[in-house]
Amino acid sequence: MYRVFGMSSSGNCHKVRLVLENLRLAYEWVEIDTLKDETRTATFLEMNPNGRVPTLQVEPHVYLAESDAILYYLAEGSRLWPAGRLPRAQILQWMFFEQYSHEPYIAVARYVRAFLPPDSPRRADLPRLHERGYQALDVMEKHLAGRDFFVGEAYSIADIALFAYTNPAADGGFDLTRYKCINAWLARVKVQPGYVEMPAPG
Ligand SMILES: N[C@@H](CCC(=O)N[C@@H](CS)C(=O)NCC(=O)O)C(=O)O
Repeated sequence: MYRVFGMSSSGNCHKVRLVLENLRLAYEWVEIDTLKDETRTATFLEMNPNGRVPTLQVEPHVYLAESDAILYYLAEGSRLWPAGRLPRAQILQWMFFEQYSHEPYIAVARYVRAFLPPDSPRRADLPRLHERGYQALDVMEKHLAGRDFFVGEAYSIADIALFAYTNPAADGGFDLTRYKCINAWLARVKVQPGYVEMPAPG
């Protein structure tokens, strides 16, 4: 059975849960509180020297880090990772986009607003995070016009990777009301098999 070391209110960790639930894979969830530095203990660093969740135990003493790599590992051989060289490369394209152009702004704005104290000096970063986060949302909105899902008209790990922090973007101060196509896509993701809500921070 898989064992996930994760924080339930983290979008990166919630991605892993969405794949496991969608594919009905058996797993045990070990809750890790990153705010209490539980990712920085000697025991945790043995599993993931980068000190981050999610970390997946795939078999005794074998661990996998980085949410999108975990998504690929779990989805291999399933409908969430369809056949074909180009569709697979397109899925990876959106997952790299998520990690470089989306998550660093939309997830980090949520972290600053919803997890740090109201007087945190990191609030000064919010205008820049919002500017870059809205750029990512604009790219998604344009791509989704006339499409149901990100790649090949089927739900895939590209959708799961992008859903995780787009759905709770309001926690980071983003207003999604003008994004008609994104809102329709969020609703489509929420009716996929095994969909579960991510708990609110705190
Ligand atoms: N690129 C990584 C990012 C993982 C990450 O930043 N995880 C955060 C929680 S969302 C974490 O573990 N923070 C704890 C820390 O930095 O000590 C992924 O996609 O898994």
